[in-house]
Amino acid sequence: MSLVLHYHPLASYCHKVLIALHENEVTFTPRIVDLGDPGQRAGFLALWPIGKFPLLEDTAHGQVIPESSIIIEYLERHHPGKGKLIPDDPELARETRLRDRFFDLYVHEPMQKIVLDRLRPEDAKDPHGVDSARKTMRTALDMLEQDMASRRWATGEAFSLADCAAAPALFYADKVMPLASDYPQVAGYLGRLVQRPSYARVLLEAQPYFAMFPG
Ligand SMILES: N[C@@H](CCC(=O)N[C@@H](CS)C(=O)NCC(=O)O)C(=O)O
Repeated sequence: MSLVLHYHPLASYCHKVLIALHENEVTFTPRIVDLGDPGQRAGFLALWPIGKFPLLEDTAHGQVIPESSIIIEYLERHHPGKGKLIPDDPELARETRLRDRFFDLYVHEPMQKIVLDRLRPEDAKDPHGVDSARKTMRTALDMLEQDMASRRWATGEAFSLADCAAAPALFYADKVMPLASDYPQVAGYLGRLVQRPSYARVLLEAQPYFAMFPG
């Protein structure tokens, strides 16, 4: 098996890639990395000094691929499955990539900022940064609430890269800013995402680790 995924079952960006792998039934070797373990951390940093996962290794082709969106692009090209996570049509592909960026930059990153601040010691909190993250997330959710009134998935009827990005971003956003009352359409979309078999499987595998989630 030439594909090795370095990841952690609780890590939101890892969820994004796991969804893509499961959607297309791609066979891979899962390798859980405990970044708190000095040996495992050193081994991981040797592969990708930035030190963030997910990281895909394609041992048959000597490739190490970081960054969740780039990993999914790589999988689409070299290990395609039954579904198309990035449409062939260039305009639809651009829309899909834009929405992928939208979820990563304006929902996922602010969500991470809020969660990670909870792990900081009292004297190192960043209330201004958290406030700004909440504002960014609210703007994005306001936009999304309108879009999802008429859509099943992020770009319409087909499940795509953008939905892989949306699922963990919204799953954890809901933990720091509960969606149901202010964003019923987004909450409905999240409901569809967690029921999608690919994401349901990821969440089941993450279950034993949820106690580690701060707050
Ligand atoms: N832009 C990256 C973000 C990856 C990322 O933030 N990963 C987090 C886990 S969800 C991580 O590795 N955190 C560990 C750390 O920063 O030490 C991607 O899309 O893959």
